[in-house]
Amino acid sequence: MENIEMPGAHIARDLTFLSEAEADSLFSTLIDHVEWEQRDVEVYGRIFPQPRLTAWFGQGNYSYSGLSLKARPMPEPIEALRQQVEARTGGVFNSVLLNRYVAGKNHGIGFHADNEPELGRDPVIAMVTLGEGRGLHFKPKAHHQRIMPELEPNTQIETPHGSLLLMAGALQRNWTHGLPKKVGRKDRITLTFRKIIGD
Ligand SMILES: O=C(O)CCC(=O)C(=O)O
Repeated sequence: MENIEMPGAHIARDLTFLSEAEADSLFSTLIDHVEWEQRDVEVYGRIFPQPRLTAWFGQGNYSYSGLSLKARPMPEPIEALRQQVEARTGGVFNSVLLNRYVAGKNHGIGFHADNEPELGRDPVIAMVTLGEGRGLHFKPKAHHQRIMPELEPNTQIETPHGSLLLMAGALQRNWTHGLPKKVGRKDRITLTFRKIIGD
């Protein structure tokens, strides 16, 4: 894993985590076999469809943005990937949130921190990208920017097909991240492995 300099966070990346052939094959399997859903979320009292599709697998229940996701076992190819991710990162992951940004749709994810109580303090999240590579954007939270005024207000980290990005340390306390909405040319799938505590 290559460390990426990010003050007040720990970020590392492996650009060639999966071979081209492995990444292509997993991409098609997930497109064809996962039950993708477009869920509604409540933002400031109004209901919106999320601008992406999602799926959730894992041992624990998970809640975010007013959604409650029930535990479901990981299908075999995702379980195999989970083990590969654990071996590469030394982390422990029992759940995964899949995001799919569909080609031709204005899909993305707003700036947020993955700081739900189920993830504990300073969660370790490992994200595998398949399909369209996009820059994941990071913005320092106001308190962090105040302490370190020299920080870039918006940093991008490229996440190409087959790459693995590890997000850890105090990242979720000091930074937000998001994927600005864009009409993609190809589908993009990200598998974000997490560890749900308790339950
Ligand atoms: O899909 C991406 O590139 C970002 C995903 C993300 O931010 C998340 O699942 O928290």
